[in-house]
Amino acid sequence: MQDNNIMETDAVSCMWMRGGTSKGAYFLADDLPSNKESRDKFLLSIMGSPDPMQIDGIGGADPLTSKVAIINKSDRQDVDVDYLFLQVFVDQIIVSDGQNCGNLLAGVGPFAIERGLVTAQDGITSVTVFMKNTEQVAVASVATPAGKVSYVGQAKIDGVPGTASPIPITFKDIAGASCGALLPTGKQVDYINNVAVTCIDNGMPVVVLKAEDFGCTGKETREQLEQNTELKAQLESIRLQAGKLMNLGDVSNKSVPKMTLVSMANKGGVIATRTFIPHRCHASIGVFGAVSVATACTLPNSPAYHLAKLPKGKHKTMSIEHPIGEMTIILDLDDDGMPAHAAILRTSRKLFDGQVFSSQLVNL
Ligand code: NQM
Repeated sequence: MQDNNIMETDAVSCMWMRGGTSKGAYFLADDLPSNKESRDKFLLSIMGSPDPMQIDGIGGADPLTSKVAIINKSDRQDVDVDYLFLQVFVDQIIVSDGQNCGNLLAGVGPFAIERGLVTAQDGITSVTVFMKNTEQVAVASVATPAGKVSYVGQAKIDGVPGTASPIPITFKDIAGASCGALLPTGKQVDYINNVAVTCIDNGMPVVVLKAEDFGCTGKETREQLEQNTELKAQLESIRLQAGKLMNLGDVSNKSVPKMTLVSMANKGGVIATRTFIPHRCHASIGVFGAVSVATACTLPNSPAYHLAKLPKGKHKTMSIEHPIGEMTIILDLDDDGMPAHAAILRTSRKLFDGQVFSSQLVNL
């Protein structure tokens, strides 16, 4: 599509996929306008934003189903594809590249193989992905029996009914992805509005807070928390201050930092979480969000540390509980106890592959 206008009658190739516990529209970069303003207008239009129902678009009226992945073959050494994640806000005219998404990342390998950007092996195909939002690399292993992507398998992730083909993903050096440092304030604990918080970025900027400091148990449902307007106002006040301290500037129109309330695990995990992303409560928890929270649990001065049931040793398998189950994070610490590698298991599914139409003329 490059520098052309998109007319309302123009069809653009799009694959609609579930990636982990999110859903989104996957595009080849070449099929979208290279001009950012036109691209964003087009994406708002196909998702049906701004509208709380997204009734005139394919978005699912939830931040978790109003997402876009843009993929191209990479020019970088030892990298197969570049992946840009965009959050299309549901009820605001905002398309943000200000965060990464480890859930949509799960669909990037299969999409890249399906579109011929990566040649499938017979068995497992490893896809190395440069994540443009945070300029870091992930390696995904995709099941490709007889050289074709298989979405069917026995892997189960909480938040998705049934089972699917496993997509293990490993990350290196994700600390400070967006904020420049794992602990952008230089401290394991800060006090904002007299509340102890850990401002952390191990792949996703997150503010970790104790649920009990807000009169919550931390075991409330998503719906209960979303109705708690006083809690939401307190979290937003802390978030706006934390954003500045975390080198993110004015975050009033940004989807980061995420706000995670932690409490003691009660399903055999390391810690229980309820995460605001940042204004809606997450149905489960984001991938990089969970990596950041798991990391906070290992920091002795963090409010999360005393609530966490930490496994021993440098190689930690950590079950992070969330409203509808858990997410397992593998965290490897270095000799100084700081995070070195992280790994996760996700699944993905191709839902449809076709053409999507803009509801309006998108001028350059
Ligand atoms: O943290 C939601 C999700 C995400 C982002 C969010 C994500 C991540 O569940 O890596 O995956 O936090 O906005 O898809």
